[in-house]
Amino acid sequence: MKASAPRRLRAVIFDVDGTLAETERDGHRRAFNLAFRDHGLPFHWDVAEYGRLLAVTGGRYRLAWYLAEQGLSDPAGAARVLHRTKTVHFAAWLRAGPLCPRPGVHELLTELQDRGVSVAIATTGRREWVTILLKRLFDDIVFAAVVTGDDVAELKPEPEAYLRALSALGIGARDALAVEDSPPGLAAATAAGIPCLVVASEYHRDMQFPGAAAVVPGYRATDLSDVVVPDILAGGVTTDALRRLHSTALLR
Ligand code: XBP
Ligand code: MG
Repeated sequence: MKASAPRRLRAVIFDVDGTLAETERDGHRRAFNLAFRDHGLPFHWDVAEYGRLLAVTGGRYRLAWYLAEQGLSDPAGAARVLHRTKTVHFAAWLRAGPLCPRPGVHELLTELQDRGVSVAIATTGRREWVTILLKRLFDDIVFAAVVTGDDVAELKPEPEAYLRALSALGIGARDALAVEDSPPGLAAATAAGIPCLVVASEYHRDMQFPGAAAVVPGYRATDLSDVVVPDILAGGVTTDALRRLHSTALLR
């Protein structure tokens, strides 16, 4: 019986927050706090509190959950108003703030593109700011598909964003690899049937990532020198490493 030909890695689908850039602590969290201030609310999310709230994906839902916890009468309605203000502040931070890609990720995107592997986006974040971030940080990268929180009915950990990315790319789950930073993101990729590399971000560094194809703290070989990683990744997260990770993950 002819063994089926190994599936080629045709696309790598990247998450945004925490994966392409560390945006949560000094970007999103600050924007939420500015929105509370602008609307005269006595709330302030410190670094630890925001880490707790990150378990709720989607900024508007995170607000609604927190406002309900605070006992507000119409948490969903208040969250809609606050989230609009927050998004304006976050977009302004993206345009003028100290934003930079996670070390090594721009080089990886460029190499993937040069080596004929499509790159795409699947994020919970709103399209209004995702567009600004991608243009500011990765204007030289052609993303074959960009799926945002505006394009789905169900946010991560539901798989819809990844399923829509696969459909837009015209490929199957086993032709792709996902790159994520958080447990909800890993869960979404896994539920879509896509093998997932976790490049854990600062808020999620000490968390468990069951089912991940591999978990690393960063993209560069120097980020991996004092941690135990699969031999495949010892030289850093490169196109060759992702191709080998993809083919071994499919054997599971
Ligand atoms: C992380 C999220 C987002 C951001 C806030 O998204 O959960 O909700 O925390 O952005 P990603 P919004 O999938 O990119 O990691 O306020 O626009 O939701
Ligand atoms: Mg993320």
